[in-house]
Amino acid sequence: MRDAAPTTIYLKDYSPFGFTVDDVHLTFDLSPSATRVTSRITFSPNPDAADHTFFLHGEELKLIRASIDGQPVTPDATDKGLTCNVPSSSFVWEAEVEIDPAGNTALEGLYMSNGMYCTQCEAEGFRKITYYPDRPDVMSTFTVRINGPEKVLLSNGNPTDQGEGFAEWHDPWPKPAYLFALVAGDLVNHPDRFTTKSGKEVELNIWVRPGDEGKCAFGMEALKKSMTWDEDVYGREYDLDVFNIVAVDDFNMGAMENKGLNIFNSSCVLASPETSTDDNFERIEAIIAHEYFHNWTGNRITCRDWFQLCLKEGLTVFRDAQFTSDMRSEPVKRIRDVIDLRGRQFPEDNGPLSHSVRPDSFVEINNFYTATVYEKGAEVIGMLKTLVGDDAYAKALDLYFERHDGDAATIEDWLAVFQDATGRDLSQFKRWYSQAGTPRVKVAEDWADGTYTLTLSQSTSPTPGQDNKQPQVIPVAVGLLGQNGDEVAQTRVLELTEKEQSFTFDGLSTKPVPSILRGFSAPVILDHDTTSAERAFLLSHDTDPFNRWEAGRSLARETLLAMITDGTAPSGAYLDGVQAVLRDDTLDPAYRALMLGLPGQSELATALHDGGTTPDPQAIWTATETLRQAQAQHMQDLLPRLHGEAQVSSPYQPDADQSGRRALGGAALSLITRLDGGALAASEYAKADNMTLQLSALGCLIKAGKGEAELQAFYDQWEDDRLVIDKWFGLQVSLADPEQTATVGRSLTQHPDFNWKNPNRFRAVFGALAMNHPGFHHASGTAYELLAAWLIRLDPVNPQTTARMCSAFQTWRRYDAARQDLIKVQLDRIAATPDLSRDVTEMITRIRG
Ligand code: 0A1
Ligand code: ZN
Repeated sequence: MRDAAPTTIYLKDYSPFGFTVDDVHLTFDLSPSATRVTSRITFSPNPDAADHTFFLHGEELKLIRASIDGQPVTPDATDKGLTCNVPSSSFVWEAEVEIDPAGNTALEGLYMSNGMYCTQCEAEGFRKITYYPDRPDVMSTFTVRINGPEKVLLSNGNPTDQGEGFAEWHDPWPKPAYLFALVAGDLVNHPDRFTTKSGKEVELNIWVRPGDEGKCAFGMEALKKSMTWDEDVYGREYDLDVFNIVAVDDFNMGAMENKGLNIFNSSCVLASPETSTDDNFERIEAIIAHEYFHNWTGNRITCRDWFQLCLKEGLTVFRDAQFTSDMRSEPVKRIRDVIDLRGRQFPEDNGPLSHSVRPDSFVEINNFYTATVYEKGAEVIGMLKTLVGDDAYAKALDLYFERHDGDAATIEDWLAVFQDATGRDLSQFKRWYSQAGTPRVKVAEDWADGTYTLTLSQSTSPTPGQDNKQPQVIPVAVGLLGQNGDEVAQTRVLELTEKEQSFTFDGLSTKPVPSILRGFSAPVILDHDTTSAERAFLLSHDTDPFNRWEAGRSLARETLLAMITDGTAPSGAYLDGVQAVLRDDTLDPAYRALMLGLPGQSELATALHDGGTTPDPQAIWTATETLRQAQAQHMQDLLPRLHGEAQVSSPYQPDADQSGRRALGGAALSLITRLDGGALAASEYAKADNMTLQLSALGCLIKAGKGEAELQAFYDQWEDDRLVIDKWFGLQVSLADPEQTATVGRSLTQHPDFNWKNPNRFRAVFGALAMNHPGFHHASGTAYELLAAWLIRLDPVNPQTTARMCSAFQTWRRYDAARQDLIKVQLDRIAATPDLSRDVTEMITRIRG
């Protein structure tokens, strides 16, 4: 292990820093391998702190000189930071350090990507730039001077001066160091302007590498829509003269909300119809919104410590989901989010990496940027809104901004705002933040004398470090349907607070059919032992679009599980029910496309495991393929019509309407390919004039074992476009047959374009490998071995991305003994690697359990 004794940090040990920072002045003299950073920082003793030890974080820094109030000092420095004797009243600390951006492959701190300088400071990257109290509760204004020959020199805040070889920036809003950013390079911009509601003029720019300027227009529109939406819906205006976005090719995550200078993974901002799919466009719109919304939820109000990460992330994900619902379709967005939650967060919450939305300890904070903190964190906010109602939510948010603007806040502060705004006691609700694991809600029904009774009971399995779970407050939205499909009781939110509770509905003439957990009102697993006839009834009649989709999903899950365990044939109730929905042209095509989807194979593995059967990935794959084939045959008359939906006469627009139609057309094409062997897909590929159609046709061909020529043609066409070539890599691995997956993956790693130090390229291959359930879990274990070998190789270069990819192994204990043994060998092999990073050590230790 590189870090001999990684220490565990605990929430309970929080104490404020011994000093406040009044202002920060930084000067950067840029040079690829020897950048000089000079800092001048005014510190004052913090009256709220008990401990006044002067400790500044600092890693991978070469200290050139340091002084206090102009007098040279020699601090005690280690590889983690320095201490120094300091005066008892305010003083000015100055230091000059040297850093090596070109050698920084971890992509944390100041690093270089394609010849440009850029930074990533969240969570603890600033300490790789200079000595500083690198913790979110230390906030200060920053003034930055950048000296360098690059044409574009950017930092946070507003520009104050610039000339040949230098630029100066001042950020008037106090911020923690993790929001610091600097960019320098020969970039070009896509400029625009925005006038805020109160009449403030804001200059907007998207900065990109020359050649990418044609891919900025969509992102710019998304930014302006986000700015307007935040004013209209949350009353939040932008607060600087300029808002800059920069696209960077080498980036560990999606994007970063640095104050006034958002830095984006280029895959999350650059878009054009020829090179981006509809899904790419939707994702870009959401990420631009997300980062922009952080300006208030994250930047103006930040987190006291990293345990409070969900305070900014859960709320900002919730806000970006609201935005997407408003821009596009609410039910479609909700269904997609739930698919994602079940695919990523549920496995995390129910496996060895399970942790609460607000964890109470960590070794490496970068390992806690998880689906639980982000997506479950957003679900918790959604529940809060459901429980208090829309008006009270709006009131509470106004109070939050008013009371905490400029603060580094906590979940206690957040809940206190809701308590004060609504008078509601949220002490039990708070368990959502501290208790890990997905609650299971079991449903029992009773019908007597015109009264229908629903009895709900909740339980949550033990998770690491939490053996006993207390009941949580679970809002369960329920509506009742009469036998003819009419709604006999409109949606009512039942508040399940006890272990078991009954709720009655009176005055009904016949036994109703319940529609439970409408809109997925809580992130729980619903255990409702009902008949497939009742599910089929809801599939055709439910007025709640989410639950209507859910009914189809449950039917699909049931039929697949029965096919796997009992070898039964695909259920007619499912095939007929879905076909009827697909025939209904009044329904949104995007919604109908979702209806055609099947539960993921990993989700089926979990369902089998939970039901006491050891999942066999090959059998799951076979059943899924069989059901798909049956669906194709069952719907063969309808498919051409559905496919025709994708043909739009107006020019390409990545909007909800057109992209929904292409999604339906693409889903139909994949079924048609099962019947015609790829003839239609080949002709669609030949005439495709946008990436959505091109990629979907190519995918169909690969899946059909064809498309070799098209794959080569695709590569030749897009060789120079790195983001499209990422797709080319990913598609081949994700669609490979189980027998071939590891071989395809391995041969792609030998391709000259497999630039493995680029996180996007690494993820394109290995993210796809891990997501190809039958291929990754092939009984030979070759895919496990391949992934482990590459994780070991990447770790010394980029621990953060390596650690994130370790989660591919998190579900290992649900498989058979032979597979468990194969995975265990790989986990042990990784753990035994000399000098393993703290990031990966923590992940592997937790996964091994
Ligand atoms: N805060 C950013 C994402 C982000 C998180 C962590 C990072 O490094 C550990 C980098 C970026 C967001 O939520 O968009
Ligand atoms: Zn975020």
